[in-house]
Amino acid sequence: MKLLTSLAVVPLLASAAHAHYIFQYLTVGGSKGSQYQYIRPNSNYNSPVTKDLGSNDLRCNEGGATGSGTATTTVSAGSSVTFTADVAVYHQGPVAFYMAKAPGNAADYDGSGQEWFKIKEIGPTFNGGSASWDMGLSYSVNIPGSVPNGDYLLRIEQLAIHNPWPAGIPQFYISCAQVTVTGGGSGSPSPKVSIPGHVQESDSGYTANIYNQFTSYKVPGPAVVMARINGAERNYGTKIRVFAPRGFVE
Ligand SMILES: [Cu+2]
Repeated sequence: MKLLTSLAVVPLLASAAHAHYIFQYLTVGGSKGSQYQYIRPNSNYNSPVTKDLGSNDLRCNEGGATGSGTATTTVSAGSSVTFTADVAVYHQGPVAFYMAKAPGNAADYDGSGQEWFKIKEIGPTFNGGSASWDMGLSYSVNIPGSVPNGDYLLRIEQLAIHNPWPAGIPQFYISCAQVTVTGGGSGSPSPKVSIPGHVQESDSGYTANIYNQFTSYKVPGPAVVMARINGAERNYGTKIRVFAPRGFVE
């Protein structure tokens, strides 16, 4: 009995020694979902993904390829949603949000295909030779106003670059939520990328050394989406209001 107790305690202590952060909660319309209600659970405890950049686990974390046990929540295009972690982010690095439209139900989608587009990125702020990062418990993003209705995977990626490549290895902290967008538009987001494949080992945002001559930074991955609306490239996240003879067209 004593032996069993000791064995059971070991993994608990091991994880407590380096308690990482995992995004586990999604807030929609001001209502915070329960733990993993709308976010696919991962199977690697609180470890980041540090595999090669060709790993499918970069989509929705280890164990996140299916969403059969995850609920899909409805979000209004243009509204704000928030990811919240169990522990506040404490490794320096950028945050990015991506969406990918599911061919059917979000729960059935594994995130394959060249379907991912970036809707927001958060880099460092440089001030007087030092950089500061937005490190917190929660991160919010607006669902683009012109995104078409339907089911999507909504993905957050915090890339910890405190152990600079190639001596160290950057760490991906990833979670995917399942959402049904309503009240959307008819935009066609671009560019779209595949995950894996969205980040290369040669990307400056992947190789950056935050401890040496760190004066600028480009968040890895594609550009934040733009949409062609009324003949002009606009930020896809912006709801465009154009005065037309019969009223406003968005
Ligand atoms: Cu760590």
